[in-house]
Amino acid sequence: MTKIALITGATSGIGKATAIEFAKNNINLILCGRNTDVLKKLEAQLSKQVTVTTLNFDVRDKIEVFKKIESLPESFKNIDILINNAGNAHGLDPIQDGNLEDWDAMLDINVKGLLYVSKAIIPGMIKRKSGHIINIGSTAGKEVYPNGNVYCASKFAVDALNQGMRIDLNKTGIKVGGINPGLTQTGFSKVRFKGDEEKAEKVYQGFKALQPEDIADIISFVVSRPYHVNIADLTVMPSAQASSTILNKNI
Ligand code: 8X3
Repeated sequence: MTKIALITGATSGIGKATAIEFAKNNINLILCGRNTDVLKKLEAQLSKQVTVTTLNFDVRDKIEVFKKIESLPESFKNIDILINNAGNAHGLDPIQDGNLEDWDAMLDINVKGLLYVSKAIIPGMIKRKSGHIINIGSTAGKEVYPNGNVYCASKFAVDALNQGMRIDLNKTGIKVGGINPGLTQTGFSKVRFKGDEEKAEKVYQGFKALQPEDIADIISFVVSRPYHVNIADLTVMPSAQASSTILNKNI
């Protein structure tokens, strides 16, 4: 039977690439994001391949999260796959110079937003005794790097929640796995550096960074494993990268 996937942060980067890849693989889509225009454009594009609907909400707004997910038409209610992708970095400052709004944004979106969306979807999965949750973490959730402090903490939290969800949901038939990308060329650094394109581009210069499609391809592989196979925790880096702090720009 055709599966249904809900993707948060579907309007750009890894989320958008995953939506495109899922559509190719005949997975129906619930695309979630904050930008209605982009959501609608993507819906129009992917509706040629699969059935698509969109939900416009900010994962920080818990009331909206529950209201919008609750409002899904019957035909979209049985969500098979949840891709907890929405997340970003805000700032790259030493802890003593950190900006409180940046800290709030990262913890509210990357951690609490992931929790709200999961909480809204898990009960239905439990009822159906099936489901697959994929949490998009980061290499920053495996190893802290200078000035990464709160962003890294938010991604360590995603890693902890990925493990915690897997343990608690193990008896329910729901599979839970995390994918932790390293340097991936998306709008990530532009957001981190608050629109400073030059600074953002420099992050990916001198080596071949991961592309959002590389991660989407891996997500597609992960969700297509048979039920008894759960890819629990996967870290992916560009070949030029060896750790959060070691990058060989000559590759
Ligand atoms: C993205 C990877 O190294 O830019 O989460 O923080 S990194």
